[in-house]
Amino acid sequence: MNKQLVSLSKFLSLVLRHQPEAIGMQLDAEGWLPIDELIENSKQRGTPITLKLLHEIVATSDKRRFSLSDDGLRIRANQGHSIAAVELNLQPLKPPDQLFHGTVAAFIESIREQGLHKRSRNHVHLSADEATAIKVAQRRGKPIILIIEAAKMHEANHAFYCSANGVWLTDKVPVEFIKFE
Ligand code: HQG
Repeated sequence: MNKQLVSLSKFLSLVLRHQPEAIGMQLDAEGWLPIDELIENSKQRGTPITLKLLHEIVATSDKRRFSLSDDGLRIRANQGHSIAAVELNLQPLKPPDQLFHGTVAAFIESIREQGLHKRSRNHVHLSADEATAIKVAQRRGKPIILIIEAAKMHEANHAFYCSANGVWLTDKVPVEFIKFE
């Protein structure tokens, strides 16, 4: 992705996950925005984006962060929201035996005490593969990878969801399901 697309992708993440009010809009209950209004409002607030660029971002985003509605008229972020009212309406799914969470040393003591919390987002984010968890952690520093006993959690009635871009989501991970290695 070139610089312009990365910058517009970050703008879309801000609007579609955290602050639609930055362009004077509100997400609907499932996190969607009408694309024509998004384009118009973004232009008025100083971030011009064309339909072509928006489609290019949806198609080429390394993590497939965004989805279009079936009719192509709306867009939403696949995960990562901090707006509590957004309900993605994902189906609960049986997770793989283990999932991964990438974090950094500064958080470990607190995670050992409290387990994993969703903090500012709507879910705890878990990865199906270790390589992805390493990338998530590298945003903050030297990666520490935690192994999550997802099947055991599921047996203990913790619900899991998988976003359209393959991120596993759950409400919290109690410490007894975390392997610190
Ligand atoms: C940590 C990006 C102390 C947790 C990524 C993490 C992902 C605790 C941070 C997605 C804790 C939260 C999400 C506790 C959790 N005490 N620290 N009890 N429980 N933490 O950004 O998983 O590029 O909200 O380890 O790639 O890092 O934006 O979550 O370090 O998919 O599309 O608190 O965001 O995707 O940080 O990342 P975040 P995350 P995008």
